[in-house]
Amino acid sequence: MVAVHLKFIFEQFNHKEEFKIYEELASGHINDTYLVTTQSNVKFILQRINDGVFKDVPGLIANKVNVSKHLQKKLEQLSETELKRRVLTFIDTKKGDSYYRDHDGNFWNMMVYIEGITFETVSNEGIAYEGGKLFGEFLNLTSDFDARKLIEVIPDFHNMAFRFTQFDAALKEASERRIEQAKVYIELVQELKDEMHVLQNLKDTGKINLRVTHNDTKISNALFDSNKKGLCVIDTDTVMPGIVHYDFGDAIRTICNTAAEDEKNLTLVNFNLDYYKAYVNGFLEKTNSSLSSLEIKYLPLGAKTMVFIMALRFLTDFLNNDIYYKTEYPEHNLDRSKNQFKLIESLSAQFREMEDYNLDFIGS
Ligand code: GN1
Ligand code: MG
Repeated sequence: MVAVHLKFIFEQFNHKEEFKIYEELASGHINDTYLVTTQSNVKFILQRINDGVFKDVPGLIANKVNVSKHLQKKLEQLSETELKRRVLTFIDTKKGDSYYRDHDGNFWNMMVYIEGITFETVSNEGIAYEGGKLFGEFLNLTSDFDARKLIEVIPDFHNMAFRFTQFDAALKEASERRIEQAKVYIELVQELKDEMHVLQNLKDTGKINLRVTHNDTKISNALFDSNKKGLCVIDTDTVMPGIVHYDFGDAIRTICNTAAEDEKNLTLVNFNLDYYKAYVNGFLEKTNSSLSSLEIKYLPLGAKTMVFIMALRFLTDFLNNDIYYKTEYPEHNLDRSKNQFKLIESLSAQFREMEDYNLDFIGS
């Protein structure tokens, strides 16, 4: 990205600041995100939304702007400054639109930057507990949001049958070399297939309620303050109707992994049961009263299913020659997938304890 271009984009939005410098924040796999600092040291986030992945960008932006407005209303008792730390605030363009489309057709949106800390991995139970409270509270605060106002930004995003269809299609087209490299994992996918459809079936048969879910609750999407207290849920690009297990599971996937999701040394990748328990404590402290026994009972399977769906999606993208996720080297997606399969193995060895722990919350 050329600074001149970014400065120009920045100037299309409605603020009274002057551009000074920018840096790229590279942790996301899909969009391009930049931190802009102004002459008076005010900071903003400028984001180019990937319209290859997101087919209806204006719809996506409307989703997140509306969700933020809803959250702001729910928290209106807070001071203006505090509210800007607790909820993402989007800035309109000078023309009054919520996004700017540049001459190459790219979509840009802008937010107030929130000073805070994020974690790629967790190193103590306190963070897991705080993360649980934060994501639990997000579900609570959006529980009365009218889901009909939301578009499905990526249809079938967490639909297991759809992810298998994509995987099968990738397998048909993949190079022999990549199939050979991924052989063990392709077999594992088949072994886990039935179990990994259980939640989908419960959802499809209406046994588990649809609610507004975030759908990308990895721990790096939780912002903490300097005292390591949960502050704000960020990256609301994929807010859509879903089941509680998606958000619970994706958080566990990252919080309980003792290593980053692309760590190559698999001996470092293990499932931390203590962090699981801490997360459950925080999450259920906020959501317990609104969840059914069935929903609580299936949370551990939600965790396993979300790790699996990421293992499957990374593997599919590897077989597709890396067309979806940003990668840094040719085996990056395969390494991510191996990592997630190792996590499933470690999680499965402790699955009974996860279930027992959750049972204590049913009916409490
Ligand atoms: C992608 O781009 P990012 O990091 O926000 C992906 C999520 C995955 C995540 C894995 C739209 O999110 O589903 O869980 O990578 N988002 C999309 O790190 O596919
Ligand atoms: Mg995301």
